[in-house]
Amino acid sequence: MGVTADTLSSISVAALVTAMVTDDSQNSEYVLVVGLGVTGLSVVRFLHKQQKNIVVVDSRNKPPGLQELENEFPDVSIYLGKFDEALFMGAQQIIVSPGVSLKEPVIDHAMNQGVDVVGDIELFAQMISAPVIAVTGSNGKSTVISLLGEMAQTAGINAVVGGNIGIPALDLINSNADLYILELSSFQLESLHSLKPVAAAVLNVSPDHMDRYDSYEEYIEAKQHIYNACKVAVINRDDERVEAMQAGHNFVSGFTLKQPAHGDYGLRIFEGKTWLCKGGKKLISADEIKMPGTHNLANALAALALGEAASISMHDMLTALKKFTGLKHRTQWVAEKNHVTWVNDSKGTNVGATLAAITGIKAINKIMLIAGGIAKDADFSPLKDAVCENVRAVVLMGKDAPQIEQVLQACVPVFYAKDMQEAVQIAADLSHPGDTVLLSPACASFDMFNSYEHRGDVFIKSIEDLQ
Ligand code: UMA
Ligand code: ADP
Repeated sequence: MGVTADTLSSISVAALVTAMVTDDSQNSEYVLVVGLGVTGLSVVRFLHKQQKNIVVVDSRNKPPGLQELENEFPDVSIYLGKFDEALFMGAQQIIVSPGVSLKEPVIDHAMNQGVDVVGDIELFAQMISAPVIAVTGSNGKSTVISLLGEMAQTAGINAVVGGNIGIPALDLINSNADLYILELSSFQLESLHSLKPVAAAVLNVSPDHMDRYDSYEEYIEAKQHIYNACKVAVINRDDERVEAMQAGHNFVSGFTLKQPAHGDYGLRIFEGKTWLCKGGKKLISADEIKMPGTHNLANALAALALGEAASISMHDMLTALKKFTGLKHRTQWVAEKNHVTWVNDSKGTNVGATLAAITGIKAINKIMLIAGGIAKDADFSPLKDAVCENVRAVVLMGKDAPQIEQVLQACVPVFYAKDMQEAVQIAADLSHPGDTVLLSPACASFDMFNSYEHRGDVFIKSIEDLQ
């Protein structure tokens, strides 16, 4: 078609659809790709190889990837701005990016009229033959799949890691992988039907993305899809909501931070020392694990259970686990200055993650918490008890800081900062020897930063710049 974003403003959608249908040189059928982020581009690449007619829509006027699309795929049509029903109703199939809700009226209507609506992970699942480990959960996904990737590599397995962590699943397909290790978000799971993972886990659930879901139950329901056709369901025994998901599964492997039942993974104490165990058998002592925080022991246990279900050797998994130091921006140790420790947990973008950081990192004295940003309709009250018990003072910044202040002001002093540099300065001024300053915002970053990585990097730079 060769219709570009520049010319489209002057072309009506109806004319575009008519043009496609009457153009004899091409098949009149087209696949509609909704969203031109990294997912949309990966879908276009995939469909282009299959010689499909492709139309892309994005509600943004300048979506990311536009230049790339025009350069690499000049024959692909793109329509920007408000979604138009004619394009959706005329499509043979609609591939929706995870950032776009299936409840968008035009998508909902097309589905009701029988148009096939799926996401990129469904296309992936229909194509691949190698086994898949699939991981979801409110927190810990990236840590667990990255660790599993290291475990598989140590065992000499050609495994590839991707999905919500940032590399779209369809971009992994050409790699002749022996094993796919996928991080899946609730958004990606909503439109998935064909995936049959060799092992799957919902690591934990706590409220997130409440601006996208009508209820917490709806969010949990989306996550639960991951277990639908899995061989082994890896279940968090400490999370009531996840434990309830095991019903109907023949092969279940559990993990817990308590003593494990026979066949499950968990913690046991032998002569005063904590060990990660399978049933009654010691595997590795907790003090050999370099990832900080109790929540990372849960992640390690989950990875062992998932890896075992995918036949990765225990010896190789433990070798990799001993070496793995965790990912940047997740309870990451940054510095020790004037007897104060600085920890970057910028990826703490929901209440569950911040709660895990406050309770899981061991400060010699108290924690100075830096938080705030975009709340995504979160309820901050679950933070209250942990903050009252462990935190000296809170420094807040960003759009929804007042919502956090409302919950926490009764038990700790609350300070406001206009930017990260000021937040770091206030925290440095207020902290006592033995304190840990923790950036764990419980919020998304986009009001003040490009991403959580940018926010964490500015935090680290501000610490370096302290006098
Ligand atoms: N958008 C529009 N109009 C459109 C299309 C998108 O406004 O027509 C907006 C969305 O509302 C969203 C943004 O654009 O705010 C990006 O959406 P997208 O679907 O284009 O996103 P991608 O760039 O394709 O990235 C997606 C995931 N993003 C989301 O789910 C929002 C990435 O996860 C993921 O790494 C990538 O696919 C590869 O699989 C990011 C994320 O924030 C890191 N995920 C959430 C999370 O982890 O909490 C679920
Ligand atoms: P995800 O990919 O699910 O966002 P990450 O591994 O990137 O998970 O970690 C995101 C945030 O969640 C970080 O703040 C991290 O410290 C925290 N976190 C990691 N694992 C857990 C867990 N098991 N329970 C609660 N919080 C966790």
